[in-house]
Amino acid sequence: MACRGHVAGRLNGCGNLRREWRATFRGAGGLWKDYKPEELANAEAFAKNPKLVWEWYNHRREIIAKALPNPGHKALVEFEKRKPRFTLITQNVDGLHDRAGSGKILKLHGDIWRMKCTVCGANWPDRRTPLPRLPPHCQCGGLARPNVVWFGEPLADGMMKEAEHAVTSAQVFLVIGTSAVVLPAANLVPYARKAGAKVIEINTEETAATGMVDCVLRGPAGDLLPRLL
Ligand code: BJW
Ligand code: ZN
Repeated sequence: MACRGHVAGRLNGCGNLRREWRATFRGAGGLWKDYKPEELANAEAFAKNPKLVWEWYNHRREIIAKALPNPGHKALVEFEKRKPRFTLITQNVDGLHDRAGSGKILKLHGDIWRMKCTVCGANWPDRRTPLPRLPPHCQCGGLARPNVVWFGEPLADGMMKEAEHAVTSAQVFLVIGTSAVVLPAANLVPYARKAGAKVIEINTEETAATGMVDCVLRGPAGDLLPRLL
């Protein structure tokens, strides 16, 4: 907790604040019906078998719906209240930051609770679990997909610009619970350092970012973040 003194002024949180009870995207135990997440979270898999990919998302939505925000999510809500220029930049798609009460969130990789039509581009919320029919369709009759960003796809227009803008003006940049290997999100770490922010990693393990941060706090985010308040 040696970095406590740095948590002042503008503060940005980035990364996947993982629920402590479930498998992470790349961690052990992440298999569903023998598929690795990266085998299903891509446009080719969806084009080949949309029902299969939707069954996986439906399964994940059911698990997430039962999860509760942890003390780490809640601490970030408190940061937001105390620091008017706080920005939460997340790679999470699970919506737990919304449920915790965070108001200003840049969701780099989209939102598992929203649908997007592959034909007309319409985009709408749907929180039903389980979904009544798989694969879901749009009002126009087109096939719907989860409104998330898959590998090889660009982030939503302006999303990285906004994130970079927040990082540029940050005094402190917390990198929380991310392997820091997925681009362009991972680039925010060197970007923040270059812009002069103090960069603090909070993670249970060493990551690709560890070597370039100012300070490392090892442990579960749900334990450590409340202690930074
Ligand atoms: C804790 C903890 C606790 C656990 N407390 N810590 C070569 C080939 C093809 C592509 C590329 C390539 N090289 C680079 C690319 C680009 C690619 C990429 O980065 N690939 C790398 C993996 C190699 N990136 C992209 O494709 C991106 N788009 C892009 O680049 O577009 C360019 C473009 C421009 C113009 C036109 C077209 C294209 C898009 C990336 C999208 C990522 N999407 C996913 C899926 C979202 C939907 C879904 O969930 O279904 O997003 S992948 C997955 O990774 C998910 C996450 O948001 C993201 C990051 O997850 P992260 O942080 O890595 O998670 P984990 O699980 O690996 O790690 C968890 C961490 O938490 C660990 O460190 C634990 O230790 C820690 N932890 N419990 C604290 N309690
Ligand atoms: Zn449509």
